[in-house]
Parts: sequence; structure tokens; C-alpha cells
Amino acid sequence: MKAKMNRVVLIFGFWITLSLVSICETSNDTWNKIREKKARIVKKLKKDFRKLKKQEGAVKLVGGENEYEGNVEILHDGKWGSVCDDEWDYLEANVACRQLGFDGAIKPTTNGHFGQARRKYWMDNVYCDGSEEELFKCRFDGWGRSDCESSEAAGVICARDQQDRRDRGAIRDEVKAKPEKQRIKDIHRQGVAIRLAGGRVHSEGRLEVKLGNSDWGVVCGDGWSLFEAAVVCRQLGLGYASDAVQTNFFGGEKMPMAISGVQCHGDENSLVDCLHDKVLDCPGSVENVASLVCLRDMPDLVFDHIELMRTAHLEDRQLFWLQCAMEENCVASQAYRIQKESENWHLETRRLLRFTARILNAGTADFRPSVPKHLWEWHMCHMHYHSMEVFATFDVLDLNGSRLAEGHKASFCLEDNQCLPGIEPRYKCANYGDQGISVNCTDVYRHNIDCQWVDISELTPGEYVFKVAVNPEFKVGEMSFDNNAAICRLRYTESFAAVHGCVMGRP
Ligand SMILES: *[C@@H]1O[C@H](CO)[C@@H](O)[C@H](O)[C@H]1NC(C)=O
Ligand SMILES: *[C@@H]1O[C@H](CO)[C@@H](O)[C@H](O)[C@H]1NC(C)=O
Ligand SMILES: *[C@@H]1O[C@H](CO)[C@@H](O)[C@H](O)[C@H]1NC(C)=O
Ligand SMILES: [Ca+2]
Repeated sequence: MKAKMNRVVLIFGFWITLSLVSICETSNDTWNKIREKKARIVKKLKKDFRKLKKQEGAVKLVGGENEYEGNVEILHDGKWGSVCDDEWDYLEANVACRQLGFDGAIKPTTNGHFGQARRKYWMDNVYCDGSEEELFKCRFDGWGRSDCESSEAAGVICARDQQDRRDRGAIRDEVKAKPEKQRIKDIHRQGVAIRLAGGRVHSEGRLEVKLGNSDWGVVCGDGWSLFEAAVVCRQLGLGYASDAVQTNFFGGEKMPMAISGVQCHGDENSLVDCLHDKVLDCPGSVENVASLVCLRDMPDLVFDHIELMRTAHLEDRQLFWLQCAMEENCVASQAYRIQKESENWHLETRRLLRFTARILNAGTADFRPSVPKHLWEWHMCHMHYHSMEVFATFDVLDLNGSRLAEGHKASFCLEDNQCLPGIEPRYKCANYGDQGISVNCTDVYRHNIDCQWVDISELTPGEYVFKVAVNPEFKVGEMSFDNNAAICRLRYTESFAAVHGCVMGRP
């Protein structure tokens, strides 16, 4: 009833405004100004109207400081849900902003830039081609299908008007400026003690911190990740970080909060070498307590960049042969546009940069998928179960680091393909077998299998950066993440591609 009243008021307001604007249209001088104003008003009303209607697929922004920024929430089945940041980019952000009546996006945001996801994820792996008018018309995994954690909310900063879009650069810099952080030991000079508490064993629990003579306190969970946990495990002599969680599972919700915004690179020997908020700032619930699990034996994936350089090559392939791949989002969005618009789409060719991905587990424990077996998905096209949604990413970037093309190999079937002498392979994809990579075994995705490529059809010849990374979202703990990516140069001419100069790095 209230919504209906609001609607009537809105429509009435709309009519009055338009009439007033028309009466004022006498002077040619102010005509242009008025027209601009009118367009703005109409846009704003359209947006408010859509929100009020509460119709399927409506979107809204939450957690921002004003109405043109925030995490994206979408309405499905009468309930609002969050959107996960996997594959969340400019194209998707633009669609969301335009649906809200803005001119487009200044920036997509990820990792819960505007706070943790407050609701169940309705959408994950959203792929828009940019022509969609509403977000739910983009391709995605299906309502409610997601493997995302609450820290992975997707958001946007929308452009208020044309001027905003021109000022994009300046605003982008402004967004980058985070609240000030300082090294812990530079502020707390009287000494900092740490310990784990509340765990079932001594190598897990909530992190407790004692600053000088004050009482023991807990640490805010915002931004708490495996990199910070790794430092704590190392400092306490407990091995490596297997899990970093933001939860009161290990208690601590009644304790005072000692520090927030802890941020480590991951190789520090002591937590006091990490950064933290100068001023304690931990918005959100009291359950947001930094907690962790340390383990002595951990897997350690190492990406083989030599094999990547040796095997990279181009292939031109007709869309007819790529239909399975299209179902799994392994081609660029332009291909879907061609499929929609061209009658002979299956004769169009795509240019693929193919390469072999060879991943060794050089750790001391098996690498197991982050998703339990009963949640694995059967993929009809490729006739096997997918156990890990984002096991690897393949990106082509320009020399400034902007992403121009990406592989979308949706999922991987982890198995022992080759093992060092004396090691028996144990993981096999066939027959719903257990998936994983044993210590001293490698999982090999040869360049000739489906989806093992980046679709570079829209790329112009030139020099680029090619980056391949495994376990890129750090969903599974490892001894080190500094050997998980190969960052290489890609030389691309009309007819030839070479990947060279690879260095190892972090995803
Ligand atoms: C009003 O301005 C337009 C261009 O902006 C011009 O073509 C037109 O002649 C002007 N009309 C009057 C009455 O000045
Ligand atoms: C990289 O950025 C510089 C300056 O911002 C610009 O002049 C150059 O064209 C950019 N290069 C690419 C490949 O986008
Ligand atoms: C794996 O290989 C390394 C180096 O060859 C060796 O030191 C280690 O013992 C092996 N681990 C297992 C579990 O076989
Ligand atoms: Ca690793």
C-alpha cells in the first residue's frame, strides 16, 4: 500500500516537474540547460520507479556512502540477494549502473569493497556482453548457485553524468586511497604479544593480541586472509596457514577489539611487521573475529612456466567446433554476440591462444578441491565432474596491466597425471573418482583439450603480458603462493604468437 502511494506521488511529481520545465521553455538562451535538467530528472525518476516496483531482476546498491556506489544486490523470487565478484568486470558493472539509470560505471569493485555480502548470493560468474539492459539478462551460473564466501561481494561505482565519465581517472585515484594504515610496531612500541585461543587443538583458534599492558583483545575480521594468518602461524612456530576465517566459531565476540585492518604481505616473521588501521575501525557484526587454523603439512602448487612457453601457439577454429566450449563460457563475449546476430555463426572462426598448463604439488600434503564431493557439478559437455570452480585463470593484459582477454576454463578435474618415480598416482577423474593432486605428482592440462586457451580474436597484434595462475583466489591454503603464477610477455603478430620471458609470481 505504501509503495503504491509512493508511486502515485512520484508520477504526480514527475508530471508537475515536466510541466514547469515546459513553461520555462520560452527563452532560447536557457533551453539547453533546461533540456539537460529534464533528462536528469527523467533518469532519476525512472530509477526510483524501478526500485519501487520491486520487480524480478531489480538491482540496488548497498553499503556505499551515496546512492551511486555500493555492493550490488538483485531481486529474485521476491528476495534480495548478493552478487559474487568472480568474473566481475567493467562490462558487468556498466550493465548494473545503466539498469539503475546512471550513465555507466566508473569502476567495478570486488572483495566486498563496500562491506561483506549481507545476503545469500543470487548470482555468480556473471558474464555480460555489454548490450544487456538488465543484469539478470547476462549469463550466470543460475540463481543461488555459487561457491563464494561472504567476503567476495561485487559492487560498482556508477557515473552520475557525462562529466563524471570524463573525470573517471581522478575518481579512480580517489577510490584507491584507502584509510591510512601504519606498521603495528611503529604505533605499539611497548611490545605486542599474540596467542591463539578457543580452538579444539593448540594450532587453531581466534587470534588474541596484547598491546603493552592492556588486556588481551581480538582482531577485526575485515580483510583477514591467508596472508595474515601465514604470519601468525610462522611467528608461533605452528607451520603454515590452512584456513583464515572471519567468524566467532572460536569465540571472542565478548572480548574487546584490539586492532583492525591487519594487512601483511605474507612473508613477515612477526605480526608487528604488518600494517593495521591507525584508528580502530571494525564496522559490522561482533562475530567478525579474525581466526585461523595452522598446519605443518601443506600442499604447494607450482606452475610450470617452461612448459607454458614451450607449448603456446595459435589456432583458428570455427564456432561450430566450439559449442561445448561456449556452454562453459570458454570463448570471449563477442562470440555470443555473433551467435545471436549472425545466421551462419557456426562458420565464423575464433582465434585461440592455446598452451599446456602443468601444475606440480611440491608440498608435503595432498592438494584437495575446496568444494566437497557431494557438491561437485556434472558437466555434460565434457563428461566429468567439476570440483573447483576457479582453479586457474588465464589473462592477457596490456603493458599497463589492464585486462584485454581472459580464459574462462570454467572448472578443472584435478588428478595425478604424472608422478615422480616411486609415487603411485591416486587421484583420478574417471568414474566419480577422488580428485586432487598428490605430493610430487603433476596435473597436466594439455594444449589440445577443450577450453585450454584464451580467445584472443578481438586482440590487435602487439606486445602484451600473459598471466596464468593456479588457485588464484587462495581458496585452498598452500605453503607459498609466490610460485602459483607465471607472468610472461606475449608477442602477437597477425599469424604468430610467442610467450617468453616468464617469471614466477603471486596470482
Ligand atoms: C535558438 O537556438 C538555435 C540553436 O541553438 C537556433 O538555431 C535558433 O534559430 C534559435 N532561435 C531563436 C528564436 O533565437
Ligand atoms: C599506458 O598508459 C600510458 C599513460 O597512462 C599511455 O600513454 C599508454 O598509451 C598506455 N598504454 C597502453 C598499451 O594502454
Ligand atoms: C617429493 O620429492 C622431494 C624431492 O625430490 C623429496 O625430498 C620428498 O621426500 C618427496 N616427497 C614424497 C612424499 O615422496
Ligand atoms: Ca604454491
